[in-house]
Amino acid sequence: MKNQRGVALLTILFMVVIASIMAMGILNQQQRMLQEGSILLRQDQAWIYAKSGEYFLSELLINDARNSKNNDNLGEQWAQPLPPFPIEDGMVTGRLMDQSARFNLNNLYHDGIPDKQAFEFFGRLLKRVGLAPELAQSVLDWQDPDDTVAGSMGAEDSFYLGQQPGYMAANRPFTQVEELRQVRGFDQRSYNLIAPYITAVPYFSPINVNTASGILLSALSDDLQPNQVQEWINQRDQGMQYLDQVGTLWTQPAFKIEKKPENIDRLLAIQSEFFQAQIIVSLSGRKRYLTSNLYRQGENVMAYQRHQMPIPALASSNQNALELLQQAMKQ
Ligand SMILES: [Ca+2]
Ligand SMILES: [Ca+2]
Repeated sequence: MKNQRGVALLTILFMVVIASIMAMGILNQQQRMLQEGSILLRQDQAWIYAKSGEYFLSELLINDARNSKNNDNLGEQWAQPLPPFPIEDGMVTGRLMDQSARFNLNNLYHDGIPDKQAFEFFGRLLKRVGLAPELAQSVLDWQDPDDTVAGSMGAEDSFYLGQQPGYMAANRPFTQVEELRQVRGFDQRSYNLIAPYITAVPYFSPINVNTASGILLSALSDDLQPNQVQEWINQRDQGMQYLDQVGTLWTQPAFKIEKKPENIDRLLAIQSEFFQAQIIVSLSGRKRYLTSNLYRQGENVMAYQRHQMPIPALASSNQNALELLQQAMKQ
């Protein structure tokens, strides 16, 4: 009898212990789910804030298209960085970088043919930053669809397959400038030298003379003096004196040369079509990044590429280009 009662009591005790262990398990699981849920919720929230930032910056561009479509310059509202916008437990900040202030690598080959003027311009730009102008050949080969090398510094599949490990030429337009590091003749050092002046956008994209840097514009001709061009850029940005037509550039003292390269004006513009929105969301002590590549056509703005990698400290287009060059050389 006593034994039986003892067994029954033990059984009950055992059941209680099992029940409470199970209950604890369920509770833990619930807590974990709640926790995971709040992380997801926070991520969702950060993403919504980031997209709101992109939307806001796109609105600035649409607004600019409505009010000042014939000219884009650094004095306009879209070019000013957003002051940090407070949100619950954090803030959103962002800016628009003008991609038309840079040389588009994909200008070298577009509409089914290589672009001679763009090719020569890029060669001069490479020279301005201290690199071999012949590197333009391997950059052209990387994106042209054929397998014919463009010169002694050109490179197609046979060159890349001989690397360790081997790979192949893209033979299509650059999707991002970082791709350049895979191209023959470019290592981290040479990439760093040219990176502040280049972009990779999907269409032929002329350089906006109202936002471009001194180094970039001094690549229009070997006869230009980079210091004088930079002086003109400084005056342009300080005095907010912007050009209403491309042709006016050649009447500026810094650009008066005996012979300007043939058909060079088609590489230039006074407006911008490509922008990059860079947005940082700080929420509950965590940072979330969004980079959106925007294409503006008329009064429409389209985000054609987005990524969420940390945003590198990109050189602003109106920073003294010579200073930037010196910094890059030191690296
Ligand atoms: Ca404008
Ligand atoms: Ca090719």
